[in-house]
Amino acid sequence: MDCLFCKIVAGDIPAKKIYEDDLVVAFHDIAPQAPVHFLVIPKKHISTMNDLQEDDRELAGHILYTAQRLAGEQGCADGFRVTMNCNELGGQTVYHIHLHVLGQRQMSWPPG
Ligand code: DGP
Repeated sequence: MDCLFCKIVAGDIPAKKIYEDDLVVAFHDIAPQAPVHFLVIPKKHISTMNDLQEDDRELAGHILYTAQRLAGEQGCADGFRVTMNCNELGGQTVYHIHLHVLGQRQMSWPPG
């Protein structure tokens, strides 16, 4: 499958990984939008949030919990933002779901 993030999971494309287990990988975003900006992705290929199935509920929770735990380890326990963009209208550019975790700057609302 011609998927950039599947290639990162496989180790075929380098990434600054900060965590990996049997279900997920976390790595620094190549174009950080905050002093801390990393992505948590499932190893399993899921194109968009619309493609999540009932069987993926535990995986989705694991992605969220991993994001919280790593945010703390990355010095963001006081506050951070998580974002998952869905489809072009939602601003998604890489079609393998990923949770953005951004921290160590003041966030504003609404996002662009
Ligand atoms: P989104 O627009 O939500 O689909 O976010 C995709 C993110 O992926 C974007 O913030 C940049 C990041 N990204 C794209 N290509 C690479 C890459 O090759 N390596 C890493 N580490 N991040 C990438």
